[in-house]
Amino acid sequence: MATQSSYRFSFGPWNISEGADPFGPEVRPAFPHESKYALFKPMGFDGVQFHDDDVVPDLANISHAQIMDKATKVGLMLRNQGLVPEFVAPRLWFAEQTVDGGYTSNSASDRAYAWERTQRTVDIARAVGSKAIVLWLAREGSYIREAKDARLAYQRLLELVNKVLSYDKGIEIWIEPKPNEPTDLAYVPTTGHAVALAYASQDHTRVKTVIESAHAILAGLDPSDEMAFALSHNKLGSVHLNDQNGLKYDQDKNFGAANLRAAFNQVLVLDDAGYGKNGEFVGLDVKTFRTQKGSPITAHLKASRELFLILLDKVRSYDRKLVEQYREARDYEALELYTLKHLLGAK
Ligand code: 3MF
Ligand code: MG
Repeated sequence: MATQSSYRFSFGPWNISEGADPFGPEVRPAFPHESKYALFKPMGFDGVQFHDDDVVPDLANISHAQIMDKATKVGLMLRNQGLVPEFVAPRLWFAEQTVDGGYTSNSASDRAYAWERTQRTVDIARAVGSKAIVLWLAREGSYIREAKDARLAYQRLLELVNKVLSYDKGIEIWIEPKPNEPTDLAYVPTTGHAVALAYASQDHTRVKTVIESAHAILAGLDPSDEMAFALSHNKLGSVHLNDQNGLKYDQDKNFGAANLRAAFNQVLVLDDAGYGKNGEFVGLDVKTFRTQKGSPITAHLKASRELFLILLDKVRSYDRKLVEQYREARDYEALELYTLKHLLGAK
């Protein structure tokens, strides 16, 4: 039996999907968005991650008053089901105005669109009852370095962060770094970049990060070290736990599925830091296999949550005295063997 903990878990509606990828058709029928909310609680999830148009579909074609009305209703529906909206993120990568990025586009009208949409996202977050927006800077980057003035792009990103902080004096901005995909060279590829942007802003206490395991791996970094870095600066707004098998397309595998030991180290860093005690969620960003039959598929969400809790048991039964002895003796061979045996349950 896994440890019962007070951790709260979240995922986003996009984690239950039709299974399409760029090289094939949808393999599962669409499962209505509104029916997804009922799946959260029975699986042990309390938090919902949102994009702006997950909360308010068709937001481009309705008035601001209608957007606010819909967001308020969704907030009420969530509260009635005992669910919490963790964050709302502007989906800045499907509009024709953001093909070459929004905040960092060379086009002034594209940048204006991105800013408008970000203000709406803050409004939606407020109306639905969330204190944070997430900026995953999907298309802010380039395919060839000569395409944009990178220094100017970073200045524009800082300007944007400051504009959001002024627009709403209470909202938090959580930046989700990712080094590539869909762009080749993404701006803000690592936690370090996000934290630097936070400190450069006019109110750094409201600018944090979301660290996704796979994004760190794609940057060639260890996810638990990225988390430790953010935690040491009190800047871990949330996590998107998942896994990634090397430097390939963004896989969003189940947490622990590619590298159990790295997953153990993420849980270790989080639990040791008391992550979650200030209401932070253990967020997942996982996808089931394209080949998986059925609809809706939720097995990957259940599996990743269960894996987290099993690893939490491993973290809490990890013999810290022994670890300390091995560290003092600088006997990392012994430390490694003990750690692997502990994970395998071997004597
Ligand atoms: C892409 C992601 C995104 C973000 C989401 C919320 C679609 O690799 O991880 O998922 O998590 O946009 O910010
Ligand atoms: Mg993510």
